[in-house]
Amino acid sequence: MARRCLLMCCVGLGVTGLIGTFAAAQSGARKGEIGTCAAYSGLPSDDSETAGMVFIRGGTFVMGSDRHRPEERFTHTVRVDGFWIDRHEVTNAQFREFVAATGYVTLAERGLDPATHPGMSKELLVPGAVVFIPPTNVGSGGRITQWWQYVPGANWREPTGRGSSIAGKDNHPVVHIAYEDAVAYARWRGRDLPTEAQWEFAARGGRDGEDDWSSAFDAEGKPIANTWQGIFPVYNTNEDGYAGTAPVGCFKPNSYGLYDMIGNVWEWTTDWYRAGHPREQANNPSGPELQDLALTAGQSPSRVIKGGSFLCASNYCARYRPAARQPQEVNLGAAHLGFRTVLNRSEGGPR
Ligand SMILES: [Ca+2]
Ligand SMILES: [Ca+2]
Repeated sequence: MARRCLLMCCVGLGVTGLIGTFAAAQSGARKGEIGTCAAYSGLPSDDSETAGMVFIRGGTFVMGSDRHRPEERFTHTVRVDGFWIDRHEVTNAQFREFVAATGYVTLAERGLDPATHPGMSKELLVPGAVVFIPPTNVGSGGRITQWWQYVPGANWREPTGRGSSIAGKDNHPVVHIAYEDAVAYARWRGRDLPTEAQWEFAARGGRDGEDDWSSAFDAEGKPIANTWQGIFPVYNTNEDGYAGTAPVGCFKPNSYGLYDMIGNVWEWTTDWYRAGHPREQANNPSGPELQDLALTAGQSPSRVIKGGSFLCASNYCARYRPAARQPQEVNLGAAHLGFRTVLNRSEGGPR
């Protein structure tokens, strides 16, 4: 399978890409629209205020998980009002539209301000981003830990460093986006980023109680999302067809019609990260206040990211579940992190 994928990936259309294209043909999606995988342009086909979005009816669900990792506890009942959410992760083509219209420069291109980051080493103040580089050396005790490297010059347009490019990747999710970059894009569209509760509710697709890997693998264990199959970080069988990001919409959507909520790239939410959830039921929760986080001196606060990525494997990460969560420093984008937007309004108009 690995050899077959290697060949197919070289021509830019993996096994799942073929499946996605076939599925799109079956579902009636036209060439160039979301759901056609490699044929998708990366841009929704209309210009309306809710272009590329799905309305999620409000409802009540059990948020979190008591079965997996401590930071997902406690399960608690949450009510969310209806909202619109992007059907897919924001693509390079969409982000390019934003930059062309506004001249916006991302944090990875600007670099951190030494005045506001006095403790930061000089190397990390140079504009750049964190890139996954498969390790070639095994460290002491057989441990392999160094697979992230800060690469000067890496940013959304040059995702693996100077001279790299996103040519031919208009329909891939944009990466190396710091939290403030994602917010700037959302505001430009007149939208917001999702709260963790909105994101998790949408990711469950109405399957309240889903607390397993069924959004990442089917009943036979075949991948149905872009994750990492094999042994992370040294051996990726590419059974799903993609070693890195995939074009959005190559995998079957969830029952709300949302693509890649699980896998492909992690996604920003607006909640500040604190391990664990309160036990109390909540209406439209938005996470803890910043002053309630237990930060040490010089530590950057983190927001919650959700869904896992193409780097999540069963031996590492494995957070390809709706309840799974991870902290991400707000001023650091990465090669496996993107976002999608929400519009907080009722189905028919403002509320
Ligand atoms: Ca993959
Ligand atoms: Ca995702």
